[in-house]
Amino acid sequence: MKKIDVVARILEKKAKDVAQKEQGLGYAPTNVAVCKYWGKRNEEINLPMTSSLSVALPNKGAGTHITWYDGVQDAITLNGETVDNKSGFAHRLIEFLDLFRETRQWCLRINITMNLPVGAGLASSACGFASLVLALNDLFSWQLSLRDLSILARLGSGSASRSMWTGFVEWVAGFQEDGMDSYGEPLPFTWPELNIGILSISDKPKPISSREAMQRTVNSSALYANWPRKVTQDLIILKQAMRSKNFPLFAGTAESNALSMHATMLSSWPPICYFLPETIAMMHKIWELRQNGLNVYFTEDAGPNLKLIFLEKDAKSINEVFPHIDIVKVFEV
Ligand code: 2P0
Repeated sequence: MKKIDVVARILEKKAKDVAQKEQGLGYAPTNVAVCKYWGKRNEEINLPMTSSLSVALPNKGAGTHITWYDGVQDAITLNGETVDNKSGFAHRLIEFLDLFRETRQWCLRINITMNLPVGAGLASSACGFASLVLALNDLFSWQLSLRDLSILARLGSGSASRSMWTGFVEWVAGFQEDGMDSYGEPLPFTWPELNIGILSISDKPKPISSREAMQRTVNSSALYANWPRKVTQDLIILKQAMRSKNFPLFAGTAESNALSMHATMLSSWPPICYFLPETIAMMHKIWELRQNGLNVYFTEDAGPNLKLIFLEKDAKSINEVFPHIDIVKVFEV
């Protein structure tokens, strides 16, 4: 199954006899996984080995504005700056758009606004691809469901399948080879007191892309065989903790899940290490704070930055300890 075949299947469902518009708009929040996606069972169409679960950061994301462009290539800007079409970022976007071009050629002017550092493990590709798919749906008046749009976004970047919604979202792994059962699903839980604090340690591009790192982990880590079992257990516990609003159980499981993912990748060869010395120093600081009674936990993705998990009542104390932290209220409208 090729990406283009998945696109053809989804576009069969688009609304009929609707006119293309002059422009398309889309906004998608970034998401932070509390149960991580790490490893693919199909690299071509981004099918994951396991399900995963995230919370969206509603005010951190990507807005995409697209219009028809009378040129020979797409023209891309990111936060107002022209992006070189030879860059890896542009290459991924253009390759993705090629999936929708069919035989008739057209080009787009794509203006993306993102309030996140690109490539620093803050899921910029997730919100980027999700917002682009929403903008395409608007431009072409496809009127597809968010589930179908989630499948299309997944083809750009796996974690983008979870960026179609705010709140808690599970990306169900699915079983089918064509991936039509692998999409994001919003979960019916809210937790208004939940806060995520972004503790930026470095915004330099990561040493190895998550795509390559996942592949290396699956192929060489002796610990990878345990990962699906860990995810299955953690998903059950996380949902139970969300239902009963058991914060230490919820955030502790998220922290343990992230550390297990990093331990698994550390045991790859050549080793994959996204920690910087300061990342480790901050982890020790968080464990010390917890020992002293502050209910704070962390998660870490494919980069050195930490995302702290805590409740609103502790936001002031956290802010005092980490004055540069960027706090997001997950369920704030
Ligand atoms: C996640 N990450 O669940 C995990 C945890 C990073 C660490 O999803 O190859 O950019 O485009 O499917 O989605 C980052 O990987 O990878 C990611 P591709 P993606 O959030």
